[in-house]
Amino acid sequence: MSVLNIRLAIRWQRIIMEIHSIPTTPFTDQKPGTSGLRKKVKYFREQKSYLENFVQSIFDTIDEKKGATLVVGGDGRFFNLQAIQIIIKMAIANGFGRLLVGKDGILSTPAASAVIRKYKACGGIILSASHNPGGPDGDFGIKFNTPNGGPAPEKITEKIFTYSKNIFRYKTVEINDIDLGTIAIHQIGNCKIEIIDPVSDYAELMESTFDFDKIRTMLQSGYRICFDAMHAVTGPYATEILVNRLGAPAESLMNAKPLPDFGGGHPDPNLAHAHELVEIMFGDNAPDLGAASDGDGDRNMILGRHCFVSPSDSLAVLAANAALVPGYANGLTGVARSMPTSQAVDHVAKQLGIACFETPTGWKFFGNLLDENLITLCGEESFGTGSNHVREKDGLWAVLFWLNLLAERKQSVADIMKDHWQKFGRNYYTRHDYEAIDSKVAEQLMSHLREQIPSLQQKQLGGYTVQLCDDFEYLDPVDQSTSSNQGIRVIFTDGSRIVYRLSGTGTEGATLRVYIEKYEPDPEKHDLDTQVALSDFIRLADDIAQIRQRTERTQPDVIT
Ligand code: VG1
Ligand code: CO
Repeated sequence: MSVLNIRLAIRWQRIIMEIHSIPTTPFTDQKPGTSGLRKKVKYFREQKSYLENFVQSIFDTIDEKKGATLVVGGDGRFFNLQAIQIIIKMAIANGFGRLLVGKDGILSTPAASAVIRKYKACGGIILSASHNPGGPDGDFGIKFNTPNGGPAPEKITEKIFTYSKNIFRYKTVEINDIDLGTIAIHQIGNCKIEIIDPVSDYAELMESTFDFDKIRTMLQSGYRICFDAMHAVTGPYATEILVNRLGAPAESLMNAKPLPDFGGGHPDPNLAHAHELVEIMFGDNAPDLGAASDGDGDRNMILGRHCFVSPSDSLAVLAANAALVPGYANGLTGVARSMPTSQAVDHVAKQLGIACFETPTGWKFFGNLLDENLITLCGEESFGTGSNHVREKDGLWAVLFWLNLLAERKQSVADIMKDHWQKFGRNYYTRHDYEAIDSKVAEQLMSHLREQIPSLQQKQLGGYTVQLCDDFEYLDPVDQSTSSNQGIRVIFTDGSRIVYRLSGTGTEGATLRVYIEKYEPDPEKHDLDTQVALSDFIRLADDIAQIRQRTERTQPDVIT
């Protein structure tokens, strides 16, 4: 080192040792929703200290941060890189000892969870609005994960919210921006900032869970897949795992380059938004397996040739076939699903003789069950499935799980579904979303539903009898905490259900979600179109809640 360099290094040290405490005033609307704080990008960019206030509120909830490890990464959306620089400076000022930051600011949500767990971090900050659109006019989001790698539970998000309402200063240091584009270690003051490969730890975990040899053999013997990364975070993960490690041809991937605006698309892997993939899978000469994942890589959609696998069914199939996968060969301790998810997995659990838990919407509610080993697999109707390998839902993991079981069973996706329904019966299932409706109208609709709870009990409706109507409340069996008002359930005597709830991830008005389910044991009736099979209940759902009348909408915006 030259004398000049030594002098510079010393100066560098002196500058960064100065921790600035910047005065700020609180915002009243930093309450995390179903999965972190989500707002329009503009909201974060144009309001001074909006991001800083929330980050400081997160840091203030972490007691043992001195010298501790913090993971930082995101889904590559617009504003990620600037936000990460702000967070790095604040983390140094707040005394963290080691920062693990994904190269180019990239870390999928499940990869961040894996990294937090592997390196025993005290938590992680994930910058993502997940399936919400990106770009300067799109959405931005930030969420905090705890040392178990999972989304912060309600008692912590409440604490963050409380701090955010009382904040008067945030801490930062004045340093140059860190080069996020190169894998390197930067020592600044007492903090080591490591720019890490966002893929390798995760890829290793996948390799230790699934039978890569068997999947590779299948992919090399002409089995064709098509994976749509939707220009979101899973591109580099899919390239490394599906192409480099498993030998799928590079053409098997679509939209594999992460873009800050997701190429103008809506990175939500469902029939409406992943239509490019859907057309391929329902077209001539379709591949054997199609899959897509969302903005931050925790969701998945599975398609066979001319066949769509509903996410609730996917969870049930994974549970029923888990013993075929090396990582789950010893069986499952139990399973869990969010309340609105169909009861398909319940039938599997019953047959396996294992427990099945029903939790509120949002992955944070699975954390305790996974930590206590009460469950091994869990999932949500919203294209999310996962297991105890991390504490988040995991898109590519689900695709690999399917590939592993397809390699073992050597049947088409459609035949696997047919067999499954034959054995367990079919839960016809749909979700109707009414997006960006007036918040007041949405609240009134929900209050009207709540008022009807007593009068709906045992009521006859269009030839069906209501067995139970309530506003779902969850008692966590591990920490005994309760979460109320988690959705209105109308359950009929034949097991059919209509569920209503308002989304906690939207950034515009309110989104009403209506979930409809009906059980059909008779294999002769397993080939109906879902909307036709559920038409009675779709009508009833509208009658009970007066959806059309109140929202002035004639049909849902998205049907899945
Ligand atoms: C939605 C889904 C929920 C999921 C959440 C986060 O929440 O319904 O099942 O856990 O998104 O997923 P809501 O409150 O809008 O219904 V993600 O991939 O956006 O992190
Ligand atoms: Co997501």
